[in-house]
Amino acid sequence: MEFNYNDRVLKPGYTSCMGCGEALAMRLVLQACGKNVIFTNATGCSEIFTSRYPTSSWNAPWLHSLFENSAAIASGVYYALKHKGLLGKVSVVATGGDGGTADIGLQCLSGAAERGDDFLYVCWDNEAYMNTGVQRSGLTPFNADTTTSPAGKVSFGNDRCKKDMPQIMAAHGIPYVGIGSCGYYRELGGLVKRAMAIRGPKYLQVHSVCPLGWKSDPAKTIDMAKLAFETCLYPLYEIINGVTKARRAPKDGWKPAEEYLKPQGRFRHLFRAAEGASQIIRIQAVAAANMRKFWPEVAVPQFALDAEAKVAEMDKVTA
Ligand SMILES: Cc1ncc(C[n+]2csc(CCOP(=O)(O)OP(=O)(O)O)c2C)c(N)n1
Ligand code: SF4
Ligand SMILES: [Mg+2]
Repeated sequence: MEFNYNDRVLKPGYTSCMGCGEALAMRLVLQACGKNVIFTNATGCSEIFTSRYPTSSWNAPWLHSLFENSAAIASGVYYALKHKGLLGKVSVVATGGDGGTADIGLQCLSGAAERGDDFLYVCWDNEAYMNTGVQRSGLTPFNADTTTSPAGKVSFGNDRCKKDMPQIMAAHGIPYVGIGSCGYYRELGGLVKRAMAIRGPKYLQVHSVCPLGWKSDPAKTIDMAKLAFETCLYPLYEIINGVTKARRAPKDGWKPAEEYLKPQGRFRHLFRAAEGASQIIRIQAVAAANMRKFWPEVAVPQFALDAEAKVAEMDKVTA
């Protein structure tokens, strides 16, 4: 039987890097959005690798916005559909990278959420500005080495914790917030379908491994994404009408943060310098807090409790 490529929202031929988690996530998320959807797409890898002039992989109405205004364009399309009486017949899905979403595009997105504009916003979270050469974003994790937060003699890399975008979006009181991962690609369709069934503003953030920026093995993209969840450094959950439901915890228990950090070049410096060990403990303590917050019924493992105790000791204010 021949597969009809015209059924795909994203046709083959896009030019992402080998092992790109963003491309995998995009293909599945866009497909799950269903028919009669108008997409808006902020500048970033997702736009660049799908629309190399003079070709395009998009097999659906697609508007390329600026870096900062994918949500504003989606709002405009939503109001145009409303004016033409097409709401309910045509849907709107806005997309953008973590930089375009959590940094420069946050105001447009926040405004749309506040107004109650009816569209799904999807953030491809590869944790830096990858398209322009791996600069730090508000969603870059603590201690990651990027070109604008370089690890070296005076720094362990990014000295800020990842901005909690899902909770920021939830604070707008919107009816749907979801966090997915390219590692659990079979679950992405379900997240999208649950979101699309709800009217109003929806936010979905998808953890998208970037082998280029993370300096990880392109053949291990799925493993890396799974480890992010299994170490609880990237909690996966949904908030539907204010009710938080976490993905089931790993059946063999949470894994130590090191298992996720070690295979990635962006954290390599933590394993080289002796002082790096104390930084890994801090990262482990972040994971411990996530475990307690989203899986209160699951016992926090001893290695995570130990890390929390050591951080408390390190940060003790001495008179
Ligand atoms: C106002 C403005 N500033 C900077 C840029 C350059 N620029 C284009 S894409 C990009 C980074 C995109 O990062 P992200 O949104 O995380 O997407 P990714 O490429 O990582 O998927 C930057 C800085 C721009 N296009 N417009
Ligand atoms: S730089 Fe990263 S996100 Fe961009 S196409 Fe390559 S692997 Fe994908
Ligand atoms: Mg990015």
